Amino acid sequence: MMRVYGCKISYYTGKLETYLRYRSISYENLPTVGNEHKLRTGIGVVQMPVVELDDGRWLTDTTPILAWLESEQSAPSIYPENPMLKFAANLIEDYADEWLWRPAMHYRWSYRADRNYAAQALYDDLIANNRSMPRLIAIQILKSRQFNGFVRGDGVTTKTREHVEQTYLTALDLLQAIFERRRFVLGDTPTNADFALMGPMLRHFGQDPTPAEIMRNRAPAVYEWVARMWNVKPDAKRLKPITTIDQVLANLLVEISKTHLSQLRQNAQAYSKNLTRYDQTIQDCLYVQVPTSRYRVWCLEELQHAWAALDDNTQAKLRQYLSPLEASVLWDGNSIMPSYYDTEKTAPFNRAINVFGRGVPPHH
Ligand SMILES: N[C@@H](CCC(=O)N[C@@H](CS)C(=O)NCC(=O)O)C(=O)O
Repeated sequence: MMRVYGCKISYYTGKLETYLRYRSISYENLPTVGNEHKLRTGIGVVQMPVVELDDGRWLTDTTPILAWLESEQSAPSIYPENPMLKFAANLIEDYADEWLWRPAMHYRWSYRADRNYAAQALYDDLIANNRSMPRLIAIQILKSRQFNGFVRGDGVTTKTREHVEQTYLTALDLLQAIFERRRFVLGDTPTNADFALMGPMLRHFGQDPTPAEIMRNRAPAVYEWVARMWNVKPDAKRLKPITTIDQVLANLLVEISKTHLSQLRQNAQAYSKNLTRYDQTIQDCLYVQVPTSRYRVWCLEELQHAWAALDDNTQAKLRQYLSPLEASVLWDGNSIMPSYYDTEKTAPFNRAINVFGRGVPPHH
């Protein structure tokens, strides 16, 4: 029995829970609030999720958590065997983790119905039994912390709002086209690309009233896939992955290059210049003074290492499917200062850091 500290509407906790259900690993949900001291001592950060094992070990960050749990399995892996598809799956995982986060927070905290629902859910889950604070005040604090930190503090303004929403709509359209052809992103069995996409798609876009309504109307195959993922178990009869990158997958990889890989490069350049905030331009949309993330420099390093491990032939094939201008950061990232994060390579058991500041992006 593992203990999962998080909450029931959390992005990354949803990703982890989907995986734990798939592997029939039993777990207990516990709140982060009230357990902050334990979490900081155990793993170094308060974030969702943090996992505590029965033997006293602590883990965090869903990408290395899933990788470690898979390494303990004898069953067929969630990582594709084909090196080209394996890299594509890792890239989709990082896009789901680190790019779709901004629209997910925007829809949740910018729209009234969504923020009322989310603040009430966070209050019930985290605060009601752990803090003696009047309900209305706690709810007001939650709304302004999340909106000022993760929406306004992450560059979402009247000028960028349309692009933020377009990024969600584009993800829906690209995934709809994939799920009209097959059950999962890379074939008829789920991979880490599917588990990661459940982060934004399950507890945010599929559940918050405004983006859920959009998903049902615009991308019903994505809505169906969310439920399918929640219910999927390993099935030895269904193990046929796709063997090459087809047009619908290539379209997704181009979008990822132009959004997430561009973001990773600009973030790493800002980090190299010691900036805590920087202006980010994605698809001609200017995001003014977004927070720099050391954690995301490490995400880029992980992708660069995975790229470097591919043979020449696979790299050449993959390049055809990525947008070269932005994707070149994968093979040409020399001017970037190292993150020096997890240098001992013990993630998910390492001393962790938050994605931003001490949890929320620092004040302007
Ligand atoms: N990279 C981590 C990220 C975990 C994370 O950033 N969780 C967010 C929200 S679900 C969080 O706890 N943020 C800190 C806060 O809100 O104080 C993962 O993959 O699990």
